[in-house]
Amino acid sequence: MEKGTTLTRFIIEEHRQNPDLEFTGLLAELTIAGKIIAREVNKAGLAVTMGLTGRTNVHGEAVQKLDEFANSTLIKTTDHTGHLAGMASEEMEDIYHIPDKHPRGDYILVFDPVDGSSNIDVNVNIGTIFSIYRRKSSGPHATLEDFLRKGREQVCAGYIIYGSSTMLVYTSGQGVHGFTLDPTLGEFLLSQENITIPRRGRYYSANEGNAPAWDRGVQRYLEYLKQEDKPTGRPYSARYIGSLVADFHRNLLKGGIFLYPGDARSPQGKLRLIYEASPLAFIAEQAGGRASTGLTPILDLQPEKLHQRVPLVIGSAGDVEEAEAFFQGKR
Ligand code: AFP
Repeated sequence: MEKGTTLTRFIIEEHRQNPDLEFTGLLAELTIAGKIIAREVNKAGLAVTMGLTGRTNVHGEAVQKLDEFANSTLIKTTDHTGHLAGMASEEMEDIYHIPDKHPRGDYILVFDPVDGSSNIDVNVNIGTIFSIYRRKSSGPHATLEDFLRKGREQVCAGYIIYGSSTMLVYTSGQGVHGFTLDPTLGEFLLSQENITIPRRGRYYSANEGNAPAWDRGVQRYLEYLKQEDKPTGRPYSARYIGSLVADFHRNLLKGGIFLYPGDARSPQGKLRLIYEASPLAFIAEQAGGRASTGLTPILDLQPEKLHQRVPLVIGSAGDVEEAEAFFQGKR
């Protein structure tokens, strides 16, 4: 489709070609949430939504005011659409049930309202990650089994990145498409259709402060990336923002690898399977990339808990395959 096409039109056309995508109204409402959160992010320095709430979330992390604002914005903009039977958020301990006053539908929504929240107060890119599944249960409310799903069952996943511009990137299983918010129009406009991630990149993103606690295979892989070897483009350059969405987005467009492995202190790493790893893995695979724990593809994992953590290696397929070989002791 032509560059500059509105996201609304793009979604309608996609629906026309694939009538199975019955959640287009939900997607449209998510874009509204993205615009509202973007507006708040852009004035975070003006203090209203900046700083801590004084509370901690289900993971024991300090809750930022913007976390709460984004969480309630996502709920408010989507709960009445009639598409949803329930929601789950990284910021809420339990499933959110759709209030009785609203109609319910066949889908569930999961999201990380503000990914990289420790970067809010210092004006560094942050994002919102979301994912949609068709529900399995048939009662009046969604149940836990609707949420504990393999990533392969996602019908849509995306993120909104609040950076030098605000962008929405999503897939509904028909390629990955990027839209940039035109602030003068208040519309997301198509800027990249069918994004494909280069098979090899030149960047690696990892928190090397954790290196002493990594497995030997992970340490050896990082040492390998830093060795000089012209034919394979090494040494790679380090780029680590500390907001998964931002690190992932750069690697999606330019190629590269992001790693947050488990280590001696946290064998499952830090990132959440349902809210972070699975949605981005769906996007990565749709763009021709790869995502795994180092051993198993992320999309094949069966979650056991809503807030489960998972080691994540994601990005250019060639780089992720090479990392897996090191992690598995094959190199
Ligand atoms: P915060 O939301 O607490 O800032 O965490 C961000 C995040 O979940 C993910 O976006 C980053 O990639 C990762 O954690 C950074 O973690 P480290 O600070 O341990 O490197």
